[in-house]
Amino acid sequence: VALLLVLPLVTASAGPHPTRPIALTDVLPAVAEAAPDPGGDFRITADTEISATESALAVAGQLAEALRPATGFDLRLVRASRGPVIDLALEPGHPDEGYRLEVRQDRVELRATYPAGLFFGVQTLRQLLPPEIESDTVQRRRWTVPGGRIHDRPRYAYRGAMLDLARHFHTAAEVRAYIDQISRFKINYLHLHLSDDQGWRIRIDSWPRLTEVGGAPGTGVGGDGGGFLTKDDYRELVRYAAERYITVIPEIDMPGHVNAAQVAYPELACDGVAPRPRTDMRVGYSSLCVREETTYRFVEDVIRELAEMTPGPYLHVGGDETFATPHGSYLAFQRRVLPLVRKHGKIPYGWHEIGQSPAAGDALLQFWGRERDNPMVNTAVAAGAKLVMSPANRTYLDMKYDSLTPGGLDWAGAIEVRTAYDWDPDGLLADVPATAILGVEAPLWSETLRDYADIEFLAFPRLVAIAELGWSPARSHDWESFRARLGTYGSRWVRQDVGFHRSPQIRWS
Ligand code: TNX
Repeated sequence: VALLLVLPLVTASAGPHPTRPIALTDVLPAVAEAAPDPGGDFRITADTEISATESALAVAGQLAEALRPATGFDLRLVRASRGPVIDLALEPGHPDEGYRLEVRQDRVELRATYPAGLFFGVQTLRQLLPPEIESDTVQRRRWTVPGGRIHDRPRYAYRGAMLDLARHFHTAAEVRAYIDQISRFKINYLHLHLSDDQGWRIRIDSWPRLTEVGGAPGTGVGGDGGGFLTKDDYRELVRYAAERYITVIPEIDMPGHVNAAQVAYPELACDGVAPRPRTDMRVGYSSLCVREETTYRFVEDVIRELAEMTPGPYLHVGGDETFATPHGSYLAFQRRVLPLVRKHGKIPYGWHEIGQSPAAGDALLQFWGRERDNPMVNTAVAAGAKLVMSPANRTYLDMKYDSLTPGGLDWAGAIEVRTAYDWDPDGLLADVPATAILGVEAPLWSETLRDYADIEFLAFPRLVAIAELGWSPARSHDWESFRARLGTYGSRWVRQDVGFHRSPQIRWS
């Protein structure tokens, strides 16, 4: 009798913490609908199989791979199974990117109309397993998935993250690590800021000095680092992201933020004189020469080469903080450049200032302001433009959490987790209808980001707040719920060695 009593106690205390069972709703970002079934828990064992139809095979393989390190199980991929199974298949009738996940005692069923939905469903399933699943070494414990049914779908079609490779270059391997992390939270666009006053970070064959000079060592802020992506690096990133259902958007910032290009090619400046290289953090002092034809040859070559290696629909042409470009010149520039983007098969995308141009048409505008009313945005939206919401005082991941945060900037104010979470993308701009909002994006500018640890510290957990605003239904928006789910997610990051900010607003477990 004594032995029988002792055994369950031993099992219950296995692992570093006494574990509370995971609920079907313990997911980041919050799922749209969940109906728990306490009798339907499913247990993954070495005998579990993963079955998938041809079109679901790739995601099924990703699931098997995700489960392998911590469970030690080499789960078999099969076409059909009679035993305990996690079954993945496509079927019509689900919203784009949406999925249904049903967990019963004898099987788990994941269904979506497109593979992207299956992939997002897999991200949910991973979070329904105990946090030890994140370990890269075998953990001895029970792998139980809580029973019930989830119907999930995104609120917005666009859920983005931006990484600035210009102020401090980050290697392709670091970008891949970031892709791994953001894909957990159903982010589906990665915007790469590839050029700025300090450096030029993407190879352009027809203008080779851009990276030879602008990507040289010492071109980071403060004379740090430097470097650039080769075309192969870039193509490989596009592929790596696509495997995680993330679309890469390249940005070349113009007509401002071009000092590095002019150091490499002085003919891009109106006086034809190369400016001195700049590695300080000031903005708004450089401009392409709007009246020179050379400028448009340059711009079209860059757009063409970028478009050629970018399968996604958008090409971002910057357009922000052009204090060195007179207003009339700015409009003249955009009248030439925005059509060039369309000519090369892409939808023009820019910071919201491009909304001043009648040529913006149905372009995508990234709103980074803090105001509730912006006349240039209103006009552009009335003419058919769509908006991605990146208000600096909510979504800028490079802002400090509080005055004590090491690194980060503070011009848009300190942003603690609740500030990043507690706003509504549809309701921010007074005169913009909800139908014009395509989604949200969390930009991470890199003036103060010297290494990958700096990226993790500023991005997490705030990126998750923006991911939830982008994915979860407005009616589920609830700080207490978000805060509780984030608190339990912390132990997953610990196991993944992600150096996140232990915000005092969250009870981390
Ligand atoms: C503003 S907002 C910028 C960037 C800086 C950032 C720093 C916007 C479109 N441009 O040039 O890196 O602030 O937070």
